[in-house]
Amino acid sequence: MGYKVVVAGATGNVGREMLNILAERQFPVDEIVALASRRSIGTEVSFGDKTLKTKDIEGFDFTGWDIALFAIGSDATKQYAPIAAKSGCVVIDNSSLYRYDPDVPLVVPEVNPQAVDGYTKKNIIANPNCSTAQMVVALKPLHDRAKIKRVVVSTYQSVSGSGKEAIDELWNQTKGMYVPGQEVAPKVYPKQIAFNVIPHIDVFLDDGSTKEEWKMVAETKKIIDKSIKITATCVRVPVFVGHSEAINIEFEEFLDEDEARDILREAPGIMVIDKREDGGYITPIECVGDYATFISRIRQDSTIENGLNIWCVSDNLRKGAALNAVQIAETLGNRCLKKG
Ligand code: 11C
Repeated sequence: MGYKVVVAGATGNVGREMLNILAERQFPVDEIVALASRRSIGTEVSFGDKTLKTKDIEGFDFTGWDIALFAIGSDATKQYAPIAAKSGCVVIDNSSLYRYDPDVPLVVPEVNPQAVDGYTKKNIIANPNCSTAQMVVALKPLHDRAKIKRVVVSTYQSVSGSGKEAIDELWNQTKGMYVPGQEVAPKVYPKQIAFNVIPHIDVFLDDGSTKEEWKMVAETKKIIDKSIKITATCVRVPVFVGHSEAINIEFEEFLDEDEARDILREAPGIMVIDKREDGGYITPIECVGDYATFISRIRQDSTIENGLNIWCVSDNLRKGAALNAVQIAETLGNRCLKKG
C-alpha cells in the first residue's frame, strides 16, 4: 500500500533528482508518472531500476493521484498547480510562486514539520529556495538554545542553481579559456563565470539587494521566526554543484562554540566536520550526492557579545530542492495522508 505519485518537470536537474531520491528512500509508491512539457514528451527518465517515459503535463488528469512533486518553474506552476490541487492531489512545489502565500506552508522537515498540516487550505506545500533550506537546518537548533537576534550570511552558490544551460556555460567557458579563438561569451550570466565570481543572483530590487537575498530573509522568517533579522549577500561561484555559506550569528544569550558544536552534531539533517587542521572542513565538491547539510569552521565571533561563525555546505539539488520535496512528501504521509 502506497501513494500514487506525479513528478512534474521530470527531465530537469531537480525532477530527475526527485525520481532518484523517491527510489533511493523507498518512498511508498503504488504508481508513478513522470510529466514534462510538450517538447520533452517521450523522454526516458530513471526511477530506480525502472525507466519511465515522460507524458505531457498539458491535459493530464490529476484526479486520483495523491501527491505531485512540481519542478517546473513559476510560470508553469501558476498554470498547472491549481488544476492538480483542485483535483485533490497535494502539490509540493519547488518554485517560488507560493512560498510567501500565508495559506501555503513553507516547509523544511527538520525545522517545521508541523507546518505541513496547513496544506489543506490550498492543497499546496512550498519548498524553499536552496540557499534558505540548508541555512535554516543549521540555524534552527541554535535558535532553540540561544535565540538568534541577527544573521549575516554570504553565499557561494553553484551554477546548477541556474539550470542545465548554466552548467554548460561554466564547462564551455572554462575549456574555451585554453583554446585561442574558442572563448565563450557570457549568456546565462551577465559576466564571465569561469575563473570568476559574480555578486548577483536573480533580479535586482529597489533597495539594491537581489531577489535571491530577499528570499533568504523572507523565507527564514516564515520557516523559523519572524523576529530574526537577516542580511544576505548572494554570490555565484564557478562550482558545478553544492552551495556554501559563511554565516555569522548573533544570539540573545551566550552560546559557547563547543556547546554549539555538540548541538549541531545532535541536530537532524546535519553532519559536523570541524577539525582545526588542514582539510578539516567540508567543501562543496565533497557534498555532492549527499543528503546532509554539512557544518564546519564553528567558532566564536569575539567582536560581539554573543556571536558565532559557521561554514555551511550542502548539495543544492538535493537538500536545496529534490530531497527536501521528498522529505515533505514523507512528512505529509506520516502526519496527514492515508495510503491508498
Ligand atoms: C540559485 N537559489 O542558486 C537559486 C535557484 O527560488 O527556487 C533556486 C531558485 C528558487 O540560483
